[in-house]
Amino acid sequence: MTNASDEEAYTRLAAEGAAPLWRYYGSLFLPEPKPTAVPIVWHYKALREVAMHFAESLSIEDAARRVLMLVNPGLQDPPATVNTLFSGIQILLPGEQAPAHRHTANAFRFVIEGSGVYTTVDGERLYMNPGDLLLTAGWKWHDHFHPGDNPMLWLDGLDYPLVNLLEAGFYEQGADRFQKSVVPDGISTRQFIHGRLNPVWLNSQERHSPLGSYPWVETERALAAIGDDADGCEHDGVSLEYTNPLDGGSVLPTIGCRVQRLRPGFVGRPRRQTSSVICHVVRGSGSTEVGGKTLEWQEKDVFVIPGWLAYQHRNGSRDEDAVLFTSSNEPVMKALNLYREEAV
Ligand code: 1HN
Repeated sequence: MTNASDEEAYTRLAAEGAAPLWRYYGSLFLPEPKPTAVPIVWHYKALREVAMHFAESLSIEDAARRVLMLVNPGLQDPPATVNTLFSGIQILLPGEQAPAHRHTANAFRFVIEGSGVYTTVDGERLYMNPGDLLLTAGWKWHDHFHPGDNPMLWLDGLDYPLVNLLEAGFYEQGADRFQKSVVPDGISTRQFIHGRLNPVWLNSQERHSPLGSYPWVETERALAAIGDDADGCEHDGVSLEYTNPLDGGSVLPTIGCRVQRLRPGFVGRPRRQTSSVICHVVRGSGSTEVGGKTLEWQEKDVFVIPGWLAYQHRNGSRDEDAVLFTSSNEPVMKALNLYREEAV
């Protein structure tokens, strides 16, 4: 190759299945992260109508899970809501059963409306009511049954975009369509209900919370106990993290969940962080500026804050609280020493 031109050398390099680093610096090493996901809101009112349509036209036998995927325009293949996380809205009608399966992806559900459904997670029945957070850590069997009498809708959250990127996805359908109840209903939640009195006979070394559910009554009680007596976080309001009571860590190894109360008239101080966040509006209305775009949100809507975009929350009401339920990949960023944040 001594007398060859550079052009010939580049062609030869490509033919050998290699590449010149000096031509890639600009795209491989950015001065700072540039998210592929875009800031966007999904409006619940419209999605609920579509969910109701498919609840009538598509049987649960055909769908298995009737989920409307919240696909970020920047992340269509594979479909994701933010870089490592997926969220969707699931509907189950009275009398329906979503059959048992398990996957290595971790999942949670946050109940939007209705009651009566129980999800069975590794043989434990967990009843679902509005505002409850339910966990299905990776590889646990889960099926959902609706013995009640009104449609039920909830927000699903999964880390499959990350699990698939890591090529660690396994999936299995249950040999039996539905699991038998093998422990008392809701026992995992009840035995940890106080939050600081842990059962000493349970010392799971698992990397996820031992609780199957975090009932809304407890969440509401925690917010009410604080009331207006503490300032809260200047960026995120009165922001409480759902924790693993055994180690104080996140509820799932790859997903952290919080509830955030933005007081009437709250205007957050802008900031950015490398983690990406999916926000669901439990109640109230307002707006969040994300990367220079203003996202207007109403009760039950979902919006996203992709990593490293500056965001600023505003409660649009002078009289009413706005309450958000948020899920993020902060535990992944922290575990890998990639978490950074700054006020902007
Ligand atoms: C899943 O298994 C459920 O079990 C919900 O309810 C949403 C989205 C993608 C892949 C699997 C469920 C899902 C999902």
